[in-house]
Amino acid sequence: MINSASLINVPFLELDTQLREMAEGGARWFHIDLADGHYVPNLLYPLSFIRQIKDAYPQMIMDVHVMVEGPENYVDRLKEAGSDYVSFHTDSTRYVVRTINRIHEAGMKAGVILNPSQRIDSIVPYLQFTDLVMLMAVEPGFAGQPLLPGSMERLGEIAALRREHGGKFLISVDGGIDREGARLCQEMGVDVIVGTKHNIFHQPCGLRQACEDFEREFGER
Ligand code: S6P
Ligand code: MG
Repeated sequence: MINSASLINVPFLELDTQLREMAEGGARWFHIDLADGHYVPNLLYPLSFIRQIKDAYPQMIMDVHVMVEGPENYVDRLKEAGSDYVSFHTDSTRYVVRTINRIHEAGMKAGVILNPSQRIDSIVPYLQFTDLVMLMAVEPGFAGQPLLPGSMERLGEIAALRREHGGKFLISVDGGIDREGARLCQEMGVDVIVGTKHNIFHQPCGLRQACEDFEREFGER
């Protein structure tokens, strides 16, 4: 599995050190949350944040989680900013397939995201188009939340849908997954775990070591 380290956990004044620790520890993706104050009641990151990180770490995949109304309106600027994967919430636009297509036309990978209150089978119409399905295991918008009960079962449902539909998309999970949860995710076929305080940040061993441990236990190169 891939550790997509969530930068929401990194204090701005420690960005330089902590990004390096994560990259040296083997993380391959950076998970960057964007919020517009409308889709979720929070404000997160200018696009220049992505650009600066991509310039400093061109080998890292920028896994951009877009929590905005009308994500289709931001595709070109997300591309200019250096995004690799752009994932958006299926209920944040009336035009899910058009948004996926725009992301592809701009030369990026597209992901669709399911909130805890959405039915898993609501993504069936998009499975043939999407590169990634991300399950929110917490409500979107804020760091610091515990895993919502039922999330593992929901991941299992997504994995079953992928088998049934012969889909090639990656399965990702954002929020609340600890080491034990990551083991279950691996058994279910999950591909990407967002790196949070439950698995890589705030661990007694430190950030670099926690990333190395993740790679040793779950990573594959
Ligand atoms: C939530 C956001 C998530 C969190 C991530 C880190 O809106 O999409 O990506 O940033 O789950 O959370 P934690 O558990 O480390 O506070
Ligand atoms: Mg996120």
